Amino acid sequence: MGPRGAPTLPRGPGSRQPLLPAVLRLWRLLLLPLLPSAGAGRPPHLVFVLADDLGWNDVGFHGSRIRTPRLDALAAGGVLLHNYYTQPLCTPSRSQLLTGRYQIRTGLQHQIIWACQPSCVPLDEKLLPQLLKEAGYTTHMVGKWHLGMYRKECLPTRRGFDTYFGYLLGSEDYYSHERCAFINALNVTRCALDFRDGEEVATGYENIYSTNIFTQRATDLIANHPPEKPLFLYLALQSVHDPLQVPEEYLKPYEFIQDKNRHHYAGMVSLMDEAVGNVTEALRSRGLWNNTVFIFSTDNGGQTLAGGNNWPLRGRKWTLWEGGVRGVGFVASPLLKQKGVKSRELIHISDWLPTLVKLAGGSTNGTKPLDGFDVWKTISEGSPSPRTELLHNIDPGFVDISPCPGNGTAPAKGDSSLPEYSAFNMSVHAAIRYKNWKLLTGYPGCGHWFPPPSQYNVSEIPTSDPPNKTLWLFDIEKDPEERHDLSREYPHVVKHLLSRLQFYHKHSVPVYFPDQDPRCDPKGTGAWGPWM
Ligand SMILES: *[C@@H]1O[C@H](CO)[C@@H](O)[C@H](O)[C@H]1NC(C)=O
Ligand SMILES: *[C@@H]1O[C@H](CO)[C@@H](O)[C@H](O)[C@H]1NC(C)=O
Ligand SMILES: *[C@@H]1O[C@H](CO)[C@@H](O)[C@H](O)[C@H]1NC(C)=O
Ligand SMILES: *[C@@H]1O[C@H](CO)[C@@H](O)[C@H](O)[C@H]1NC(C)=O
Ligand SMILES: *[C@@H]1O[C@H](CO)[C@@H](O)[C@H](O)[C@H]1NC(C)=O
Ligand SMILES: *[C@@H]1O[C@H](CO)[C@@H](O)[C@H](O)[C@H]1NC(C)=O
Ligand SMILES: *[C@@H]1O[C@H](CO)[C@@H](O)[C@H](O)[C@H]1NC(C)=O
Ligand SMILES: CC(=O)N[C@H]1CO[C@H](CO)[C@@H](O)[C@@H]1O
Repeated sequence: MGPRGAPTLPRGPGSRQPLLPAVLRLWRLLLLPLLPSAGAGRPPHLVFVLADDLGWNDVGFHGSRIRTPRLDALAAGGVLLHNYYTQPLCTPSRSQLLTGRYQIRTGLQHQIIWACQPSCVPLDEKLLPQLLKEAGYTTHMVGKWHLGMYRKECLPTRRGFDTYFGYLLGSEDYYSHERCAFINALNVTRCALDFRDGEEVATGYENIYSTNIFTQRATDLIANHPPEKPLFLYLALQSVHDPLQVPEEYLKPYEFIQDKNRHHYAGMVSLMDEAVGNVTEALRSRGLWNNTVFIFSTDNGGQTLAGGNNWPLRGRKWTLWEGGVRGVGFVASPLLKQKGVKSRELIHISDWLPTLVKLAGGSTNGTKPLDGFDVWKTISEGSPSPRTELLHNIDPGFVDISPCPGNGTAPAKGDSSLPEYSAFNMSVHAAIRYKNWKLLTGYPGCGHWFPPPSQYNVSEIPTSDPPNKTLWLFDIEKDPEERHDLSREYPHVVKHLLSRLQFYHKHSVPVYFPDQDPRCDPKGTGAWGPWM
């Protein structure tokens, strides 16, 4: 049960080695401190904080007018991930974080897992917490799960977490912790509690803001953690998803923001910044920080309809434009070899599983073939990323469910004036990245640029793309705002990327998006939870 045995190099006061050759002593002196876990000698504590719907332009360190002093300081002392990608939505991002695999492998290509869908991350997927547990870690999860819960086998406590405390779904009220959902088979909207401690319904937390509750639980877990045992803490905050709720006092510093949504959102970001400060402070006071790798990430881009902003990036949450997928993220740790740097290497949310398992001294044996890469040397030492390609997604049934001014929900029609490049159906919603190149097909989602409210007098800068356009190629390094389509200038790149999309498409499992099951109805129990 204890930490895995460290390599038994002779050391300690009792072990004098008069015969140790000088050269070997020199080797130990010079090289040992360079080894990954040297100094600490134990697997590092791993703390992963996932923010919900935090946009590119919503943190101080990206130049936002929203102030995030604690996040800024952590990022400044660590490695800022400048070319870091998530998925454009909640369930998909979380599934890739915990499986290390693309959605095309798990059937989760389409939307999210809605409250009444009998679906969860396939039970034959081995998740990150299971792998870390096998490596000797204590594994805790606090916050939003959203990876399915229709039966008990899907719950976090059955999938590798020793303890769990939080929301099984998303979009709860921050104070009542209720989630309302329309059950179409019953033609009713049901509001019920969505809060669990372990597998039991958690009551008695009404009228306390969720982020304060989650932060308190996280800091309690840290305060009670035996330092000699490696810790994995996954803190998936509700902040800063809508509804736009925050205590009054957090609104005061932002009176200058006239847009009501943005004003509330800014306060919510500040509260989240404070929460992260409390967690890192708890790690320091418990003496864990020296041997902790701390990761902060968003789950997807900001939702401009609910206060978030990704300016100057194009699009927003739910889209395959950079505003949907380019993520806020950084790593802070005394164990980093380079600190205070901005990494421009390509990193994806599916990379955390192999990276963290390797840091833990564990093994990915038992997982299905991974799409993620171990990127620790890229982050810690600045070496080139092993990742050169990134499949953003392929979803043949995509629909944009949020209003997009001017244009939006119409399924894309193929432009017949384009040459036939490959077998890949260019009407399908898909995107792929190869080095600096990004190719999008079909309707990628709302393609406007959304300037930060109150700083501009327009709410969006509309795209001039014709509604029937279904192919784009961008040089993301030179054109991160996706303004200059190069698909006609670089047909050989287009051809290559379409053939890669076709390759992935051929190796996809079918989309799994089952109908609602009316047995989900929480009327009897008063709480959302497993019904099968
Ligand atoms: C659903 O309920 C509403 C009122 O609650 C009613 O107007 C409507 O006809 C119902 N729809 C169906 C399909 O039963
Ligand atoms: C952070 O800790 C302080 C001091 O314990 C507490 O007052 C505050 O509510 C905490 N903030 C959050 C967001 O949990
Ligand atoms: C953490 O590391 C610093 C600098 O290496 C050292 O001064 C301090 O004593 C360490 N703290 C603990 C609790 O190990
Ligand atoms: C992987 O797991 C299999 C079966 O569980 C085992 O036989 C094998 O030795 C393991 N390999 C490694 C490298 O741990
Ligand atoms: C191409 O994809 C679109 C959108 O998914 C679909 O409607 C259409 O039937 C597909 N065409 C072919 C030839 O498969
Ligand atoms: C798409 O639109 C362009 C210009 O608006 C037009 O020339 C072209 O014929 C259209 N293609 C299809 C398939 O409708
Ligand atoms: C928005 O501001 C710009 C620059 O200040 C100005 O030129 C433009 O006329 C304004 N537009 C509207 C609709 O007020
Ligand atoms: C779904 C949608 O809003 N489609 C619109 C896209 O833009 C064209 C031209 O402005 C409209 O005619 C469509 O209705």
